[in-house]
Amino acid sequence: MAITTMIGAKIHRREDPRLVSGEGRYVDDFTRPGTLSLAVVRSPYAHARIKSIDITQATKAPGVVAIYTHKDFAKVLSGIMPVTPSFVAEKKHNPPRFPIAEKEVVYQSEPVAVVLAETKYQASDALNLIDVDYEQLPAVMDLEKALEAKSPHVHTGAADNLGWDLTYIPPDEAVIKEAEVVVKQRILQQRLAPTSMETRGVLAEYSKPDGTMTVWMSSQSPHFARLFLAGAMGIPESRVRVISPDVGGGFGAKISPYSEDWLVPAASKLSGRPVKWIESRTESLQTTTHGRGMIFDLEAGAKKDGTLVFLKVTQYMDIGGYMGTFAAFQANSCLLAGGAYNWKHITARTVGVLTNRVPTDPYRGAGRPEATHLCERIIDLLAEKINMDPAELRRKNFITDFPHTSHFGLVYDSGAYEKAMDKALGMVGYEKLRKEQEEGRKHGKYLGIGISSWIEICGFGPSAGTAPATGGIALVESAQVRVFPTGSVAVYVGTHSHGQGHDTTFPQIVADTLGVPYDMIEMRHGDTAEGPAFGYGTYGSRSLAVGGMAVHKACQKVVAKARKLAAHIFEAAEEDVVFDQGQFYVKGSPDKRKALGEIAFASFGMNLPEGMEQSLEAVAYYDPSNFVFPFGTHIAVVEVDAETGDVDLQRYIAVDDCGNIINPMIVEGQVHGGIAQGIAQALYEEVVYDEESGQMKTGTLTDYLVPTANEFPNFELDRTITPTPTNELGVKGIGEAGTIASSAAIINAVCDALAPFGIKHVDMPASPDRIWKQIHEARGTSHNGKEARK
Ligand code: MCN
Repeated sequence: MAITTMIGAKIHRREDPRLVSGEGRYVDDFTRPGTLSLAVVRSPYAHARIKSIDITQATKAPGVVAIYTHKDFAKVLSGIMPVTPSFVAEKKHNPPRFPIAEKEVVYQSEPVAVVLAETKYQASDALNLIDVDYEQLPAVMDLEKALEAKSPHVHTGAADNLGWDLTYIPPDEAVIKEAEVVVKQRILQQRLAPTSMETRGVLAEYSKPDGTMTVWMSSQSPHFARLFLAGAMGIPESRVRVISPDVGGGFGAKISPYSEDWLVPAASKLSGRPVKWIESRTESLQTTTHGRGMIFDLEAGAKKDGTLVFLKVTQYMDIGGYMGTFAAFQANSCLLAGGAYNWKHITARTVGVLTNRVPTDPYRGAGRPEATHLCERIIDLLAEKINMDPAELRRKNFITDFPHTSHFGLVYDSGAYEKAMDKALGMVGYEKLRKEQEEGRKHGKYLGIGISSWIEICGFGPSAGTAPATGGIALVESAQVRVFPTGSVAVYVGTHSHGQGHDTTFPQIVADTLGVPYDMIEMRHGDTAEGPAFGYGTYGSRSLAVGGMAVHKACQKVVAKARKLAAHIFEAAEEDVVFDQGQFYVKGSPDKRKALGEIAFASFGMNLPEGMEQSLEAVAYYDPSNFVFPFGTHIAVVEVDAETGDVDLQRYIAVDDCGNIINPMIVEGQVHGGIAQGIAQALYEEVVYDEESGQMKTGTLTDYLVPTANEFPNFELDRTITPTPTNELGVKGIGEAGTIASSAAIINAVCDALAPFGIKHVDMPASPDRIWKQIHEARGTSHNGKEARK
């Protein structure tokens, strides 16, 4: 089949004119007659017992219609919030979680009560009149202390604070001894707050006469929201409709169900009126799940000639007060820790630790940025140890034969790691830059060059790999294609675009597969009442490699049926009918053609082959045979001011490989956004808690430092193209690549700049004060210029 014209075209996103001119429709743009506003009373403490809740005053406040606490919700909600059972099978302690606290709160901002009022201001005012009597309990804030036997417990009555402890591969001491040089490093992955432009929000309307629940929700996975909600409320899935309209970013934090996703619909059922809750920015920073929050203890060994021997990884993950639905998924940092390299041996252990903080869950990359960061840092540390150029050490150890089975049994589909690195080195002018660096150092100019040769796993996922981990639901993907009598086409997909440009790229696939003009194709997603029975959502850079393939497959089914009908109309054998760019003809008679639109019109008539039903429409579910493994090399060039510790990011080069490309402009946009988020982690952002009180210190955007475009240089992008054999389109994901690659490139560059001071490692965020202190410590002067304490 000809697949030529639209796939690969650099066309503008068709959704942008609407989105950038204020015509987008987000949850808060929707309302229903008689809608009440819901506001949430949240725990001010990280850990406390709820002794009593007095709502007397609040009930009398203007506009207040109802106040609900645990006992009210227990009447309409059952079960506990879901946790995927077996990304890490060896769960030790998975505390059950009801969407609202009953007797104990285990993180600051955990819901305790809700107010329903006529307006949102009335609801907010009434919050302050609710008198909750708390008995403060010791908060467990430190990951390591939480593991000590004498540590207080995050949950009263629990045996300990251990969420899981799993050794994937035990150490092989004989191989470890083969190493001639060894480096050790502890690397911190600070907590991050996913800060999408649109905060979370839910509008719910329960219809008592029909027994139906309609929910508008800012979600990356509306079908999962429907599934969980139906279960929790005891309503048949067919009577629950979840609509995720335009969603202003998710970055992984809108995959899992949240308390409010259940409390708002439940409040609608209890009150008999539609109910809306829109998260404030402070609520977003305080209650939306955080990302990262890990400590890695690493040890790696090599031969003096640079041959990598072993990598030992221990991951400590701060789970927070409850296990997030996909928290354990982030243990994949261990599975990808070896990066793009041949190691003789990798040993890895993951430990999940409960603390009295907001739960952690996926945030763009979800485990893979951490894996890249640890691996690429260790490679640089080894290069420094054996005095080898970091690019050469990478080159010497790159995996070159594909498919490649990793130590953990993952099968890397295709790759050309050296090619991507060489292209990036060429773009940055590596040799020349190294000379400039050497020269600059003589004059107190500290230039740093940081390489990050990243790989990742995405395209989740093959049912064989995912169904056991999700408790039985195979992460396949669905699409429905309908061709109308006049030849225009509607495509319904189970993925959800919230910034990734699916409205543009998926019709590009349809245009080529059906041979229909691009402008005649409509894309619909995000409404569970439309399209296939189930959709699996957007995360893990899966939409194209799995969802795009479902679209492709549904189109192929349509073409197959149209070909049968064309053969019938041509009175020819089906195998003699040629389909070429949207037109059918019989071999040898290319002048006598019928367009797919004409066949579509005929498909609604009476002249059909025996047994054929009317219409050209098809549903497809696509189950990939493997994951996909994109890769690339990013290079950052920084200059560090040794007097102030300030990092000046001067250049950023990215050569990425996501196989064949549907739309290069969208791919570049995805890489841009991703790099920005990685730089944000490397240099700026961090969720900070007071270790004693458990109070979050970064609850506003004044304290939580989100960088803007001003902080970034122009990103210099290029690509290599190595198609995957996993799917017919040859495509891999790109949605997270920039984030996965970039923090390592930045920190490697910062460490490279600081090498003359003997500084080996800098943790994130590499803020001026952190670097300044390290320089002073390295110089042997204290921070105020006197001799440093040793
Ligand atoms: N694409 C392409 N050719 C390729 C690969 C991708 O043209 N070889 C296009 C796709 O068709 C799609 C886009 O690039 O339009 C991203 O595709 P894909 O890599 O499949 O990723 P997803 O669409 O599944 O997006 C998920 C990914 C994730 S996991 C996070 S987190 C993330 C991200 O996308 N969150 C985002 N990008 C985001 N971008 C915005 N603006 N907002 C978010 O919340």
